[in-house]
Amino acid sequence: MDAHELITRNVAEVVTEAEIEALAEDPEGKRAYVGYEPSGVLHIGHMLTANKLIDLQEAGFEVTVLLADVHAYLNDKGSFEEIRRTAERMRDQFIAYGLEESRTQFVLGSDFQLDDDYTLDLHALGLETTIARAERAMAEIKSGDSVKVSQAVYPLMQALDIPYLGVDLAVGGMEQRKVHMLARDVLPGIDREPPTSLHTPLIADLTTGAGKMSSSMGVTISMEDSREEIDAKVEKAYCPPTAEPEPTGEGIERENPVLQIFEYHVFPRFETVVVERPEKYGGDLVYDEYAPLEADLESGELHPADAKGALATYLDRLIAPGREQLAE
Ligand code: IYR
Repeated sequence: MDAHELITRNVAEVVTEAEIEALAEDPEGKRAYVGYEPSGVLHIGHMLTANKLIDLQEAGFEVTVLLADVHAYLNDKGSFEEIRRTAERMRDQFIAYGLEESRTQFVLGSDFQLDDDYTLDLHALGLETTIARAERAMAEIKSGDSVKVSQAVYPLMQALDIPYLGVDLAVGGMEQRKVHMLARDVLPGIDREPPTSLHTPLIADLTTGAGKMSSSMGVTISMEDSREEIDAKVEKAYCPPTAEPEPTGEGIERENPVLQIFEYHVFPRFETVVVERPEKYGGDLVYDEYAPLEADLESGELHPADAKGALATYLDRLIAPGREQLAE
């Protein structure tokens, strides 16, 4: 797979295509980053952007993982001491998950975000940005119902992280896109380059297929899950025999989370995927890419129950090293 394909496979959006093409021409030594509010244990949302970081490392990029302790604090996720402690645990989890240790730099937000220069630049960005714009940028990130002043400061700091970390590419889920757009608009006002960004898709809610999965609601898969828990969660997952299920009727689109997890989590990490079936049901099915699996589910050749069984097996393989690491 060439660099451009590794960078762009399974992404929902790149900003901009021309900038990504320029990066793909010579990715060696370029730096990409994702920031995470520390939550202690990795879940499937973290794993999706981590898959992209693994792709980028394969393409030649260096990677920075920002353990965004100050951001989590600003977003009302607990006491600063608590957040700092959980940040420490995440580092090893990312390595267990498959990030290449020698080419991954972990940075705590508080290591640079409390410096004088950063603070003064933050205030300069504050002068460039309306409250309404900051609030819009946080629509899919903020916790709680009302917007606190701290949550308006948050996206400005996220924008500023990009020049301070010296990265060439900002990576995040689609919920981060408005922060990256804000960064593109306001950073030139303080003589910094508008950043290039890339956004991964959000996966539908596991049990209903409606809405997007996040750790704070519904069922998620985490590195703490036992094999039995994974089996039970996947077994209950919404999986109609089609990639384009019916909407809920209240204007909410449904998607097939089982297929999405195969596409975004399993196929990028395994050369071949085997769906085991007894001989009397046609024997094993072997796939070396996603599309034929989707086609078989739609045609009825692959039964949802068999697809789920295979999904649980592969998810377990992805999670096992992190689970062992947590047990240490
Ligand atoms: N907003 C992210 C956390 C975060 C991301 C980046 I990229 C930063 O520079 C800082 C924080 C989240 O929602 O988890």
